[in-house]
Amino acid sequence: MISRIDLRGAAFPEGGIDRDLLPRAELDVEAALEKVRPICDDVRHRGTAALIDYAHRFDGVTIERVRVPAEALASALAELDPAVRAALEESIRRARLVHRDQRRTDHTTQVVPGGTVTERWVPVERVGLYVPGGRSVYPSSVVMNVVPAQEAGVASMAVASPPQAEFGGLPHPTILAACALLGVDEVYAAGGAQAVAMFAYGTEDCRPVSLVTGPGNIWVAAAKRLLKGRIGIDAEAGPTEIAILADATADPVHVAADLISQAEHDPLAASVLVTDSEELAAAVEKELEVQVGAAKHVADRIGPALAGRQSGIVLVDGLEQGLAVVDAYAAEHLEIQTEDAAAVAARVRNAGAIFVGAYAPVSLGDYAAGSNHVLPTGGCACHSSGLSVQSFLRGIHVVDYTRDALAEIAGHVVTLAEAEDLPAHGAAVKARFDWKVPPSK
Ligand code: HSO
Ligand code: ZN
Repeated sequence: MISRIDLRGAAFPEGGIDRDLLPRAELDVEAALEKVRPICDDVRHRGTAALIDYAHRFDGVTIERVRVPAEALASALAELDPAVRAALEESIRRARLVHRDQRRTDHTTQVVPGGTVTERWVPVERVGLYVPGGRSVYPSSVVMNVVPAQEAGVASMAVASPPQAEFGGLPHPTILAACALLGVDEVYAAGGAQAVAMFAYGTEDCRPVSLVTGPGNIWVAAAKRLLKGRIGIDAEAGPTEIAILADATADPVHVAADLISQAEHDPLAASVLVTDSEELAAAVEKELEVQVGAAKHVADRIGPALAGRQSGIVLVDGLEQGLAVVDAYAAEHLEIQTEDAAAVAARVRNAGAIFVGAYAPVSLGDYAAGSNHVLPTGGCACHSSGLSVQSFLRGIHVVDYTRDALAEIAGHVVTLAEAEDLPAHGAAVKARFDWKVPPSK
């Protein structure tokens, strides 16, 4: 069911191991770009009418309006299962605790007497949050997008999620209920590339936004890539990934359950176990058979995800090699199930989020650890972070110099301007000192 990759005895070069040796799903976002371009152009020119046409074509539903009426949000919340409401409320409470602590404070550096640079953190004014609604419906993703935006102080936010035929062309009611619970009243029944275009260009109903965040399918990823620049985006989200670094002390029942948990998302989801224990590998293989036999979503997701070439059990010689493998892989989620897990976790350089020890499964982080579950996939964890308050802030440098402070550095500025053959830059300084600039020390 799951393949093995045996790296025991392989050379592990200084600079890290070759990523191509490791399993990974390939998502050809480039190829999707040409398909989404005309859709985005159409939304740009025809606005809501185009969104209504695409709802018909891609979501198989006839809708008359894209903006979700306030009454629909209120009734979704009123009808929400009380147990789901309680769980979402606790998830929101924990996420708020963590994200509130992420807020940065403005900082002023006195460079010289009379010369300061302040970094002022300012929230993006308006953001668009995308919540998928195809194969699965994730109210938890509403929480993970909205909470950091709110904690950052974003003044205006809109949520888009695909219209569902089953619910009269509205997004799924639990998505609407989660929005209502969080106080978000601007929600659109729009999915895929067309939703991203709506946010980027604006329509009769929806004012354009400056930043679009949230996971989505390949069409959403392609539209984000296409429209990046006009809008800011978070890291592109591909199929979900779990890597587990485990030794002989790990419980194969936990390891198998966690591998299956993320395989449940998508046939392209990646579940990777990295271990130096042949015994653990064999026990996990056995346990996978047992647990998959009892699981839901096997034929369409778990089965193909575990059997796909993006998943596998990677055998290594020891912990050092295991760390090299997980760093090269740069998983969206990385669990450490080894002896002294916290110390091992502290050595990891690349991961979207790290889950330490036997009692921090990825599912906890998906719903209610307080951490964010919108995380970089596809190896992007080596250069990007997951969603946080920081994703919704910009640092503005405020430069404040007195005449004396400028005089002190003017000579160096003029010298550098001349070295770059940009004399007008130097002149802008000289003009302030009757065109005579004292040499800087
Ligand atoms: N594991 C997914 C998030 C999620 N899981 C939502 C359940 N619901 C990507 O981090
Ligand atoms: Zn998940």
